[in-house]
Amino acid sequence: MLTVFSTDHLLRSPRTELYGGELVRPHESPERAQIVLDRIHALRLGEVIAPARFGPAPLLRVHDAAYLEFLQQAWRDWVGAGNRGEAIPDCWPARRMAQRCPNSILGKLGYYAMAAETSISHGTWEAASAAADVALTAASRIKDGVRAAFALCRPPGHHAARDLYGGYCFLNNAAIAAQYLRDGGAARVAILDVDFHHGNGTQDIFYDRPDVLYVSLHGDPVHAFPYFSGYADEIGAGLGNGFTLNLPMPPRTEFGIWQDALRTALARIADFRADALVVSLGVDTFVADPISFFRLQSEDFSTYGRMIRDCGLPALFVLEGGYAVGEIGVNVVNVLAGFEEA
Ligand code: SP5
Ligand code: ZN
Repeated sequence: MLTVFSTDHLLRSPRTELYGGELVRPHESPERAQIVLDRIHALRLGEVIAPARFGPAPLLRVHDAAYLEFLQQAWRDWVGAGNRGEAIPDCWPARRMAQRCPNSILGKLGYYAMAAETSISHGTWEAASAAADVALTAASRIKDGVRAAFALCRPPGHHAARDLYGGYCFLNNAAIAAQYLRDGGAARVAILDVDFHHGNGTQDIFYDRPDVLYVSLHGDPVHAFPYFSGYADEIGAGLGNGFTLNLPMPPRTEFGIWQDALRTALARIADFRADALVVSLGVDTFVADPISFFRLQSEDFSTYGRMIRDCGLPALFVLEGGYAVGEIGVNVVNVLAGFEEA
């Protein structure tokens, strides 16, 4: 399988994550991508190429223009305002407050953040835009007719909405790729999100559309981040009614139950008759993941890679989460190699 990878992910290297009331070393770290890349080389999965640059147009198909300007400027504005730590909001437009974007950088952070764990740091925009180019480059190969490609994206994307960042995400790599495939002639694109967390951003971007199906398996938001999205009764709106499918599962869910949910997801995708599949591939479903509560074993990732293969669609795999860093390479490449098995 072809992999697209950019060393520019190294530009996203924050010092802090707000976690348990402390500022800790971030779970979403540069070594994650390096370990996945090492495993790709070790198993000779296939060629690894650098991304092309696509510019702002495909980002603007999914994200708000003022939001992109904010992301591009945020670190400079934060430092310019005299702050010494990394950029974290401390005030939000909560219920019954004005949904207006203020001028102050701290106000803007609250306006555009869906969560506070994600610090904005030096180089964040540059890394996030390179990750979007990684996803777009991989999508362009799918458009040209290859059966599968892997976008080794960092930072991840599925929590980022049209005008929201958080959950370690800034630009929604999978959504940008799905929209690019639509614009390139695919009539219907399915997104299968197997990250442990609900992809609130991806769901929101396509919520009222029947041309992009969003299906997610995730930790029940009653117990798990992002808490305010991913309930089973969220099914889409307007023309998009019935084109969102959420399959939340409780703490300690093992592979048997998870696999049943994947069968349900794949049946819905088959019924949708998609031209292409985008897989938001997070491996934070792993039993030893430090921030999640499912119990998949490394060999289960191979099994479900084969199940995804059996749907017969061209597939673009986009890296999302996975924080058991020692096993992230094995788990990610097990999915990809499972997909490629004859
Ligand atoms: C892309 C992705 O996987 N983003 C995940 C963002 C999770 N952010 C909040 C994590 C809070 C976890 N709290 C877990 C408590 C464990 N004892
Ligand atoms: Zn996740």
